[in-house]
Amino acid sequence: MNQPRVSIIMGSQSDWATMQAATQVLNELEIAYETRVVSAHRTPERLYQFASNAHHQGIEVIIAGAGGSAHLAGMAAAMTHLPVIAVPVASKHFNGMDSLMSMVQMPRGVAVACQAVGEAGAYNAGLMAVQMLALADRGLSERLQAWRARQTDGVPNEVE
Ligand code: RP5
Repeated sequence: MNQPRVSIIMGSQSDWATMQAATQVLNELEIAYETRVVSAHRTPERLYQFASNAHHQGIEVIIAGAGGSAHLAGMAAAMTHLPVIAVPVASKHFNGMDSLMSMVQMPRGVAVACQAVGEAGAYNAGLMAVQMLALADRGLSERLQAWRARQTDGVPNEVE
């Protein structure tokens, strides 16, 4: 297994049903990643160990998915200078509005790149991670541009 460049963390195993969409573009463009369950409130020491060491472990981008009071991404971003992409997971009681608000509304000074609620947000988080990595990786940039062109070509002109 290659050294992971992206770490996908989530607050609970139950988030995986949504967060596995984050792996799709990473798989297609052959970017090594790792997946971890890290909860800000249930495993705070694990979060501290992970976020403060991720850079030293060779991780370049963190994707953080959580639901409810979704402080995971903000807490991770507080402990690392690596870019953190947040995915609000749809919650039981407020359909993810709570997750979205707690992720998107970061106070000034610590940035989190918040995506859409749910599976599309998780998918785009993987895509956004690739776009970040491609800034300093010419081969990946070319693969990404080819991927984008294939997506465009795949949109039919007419309704079938
Ligand atoms: C959050 O609470 C998790 O990110 C998950 O979205 C939500 C529910 O967790 P479980 O009760 O399913 O473990 O911490």
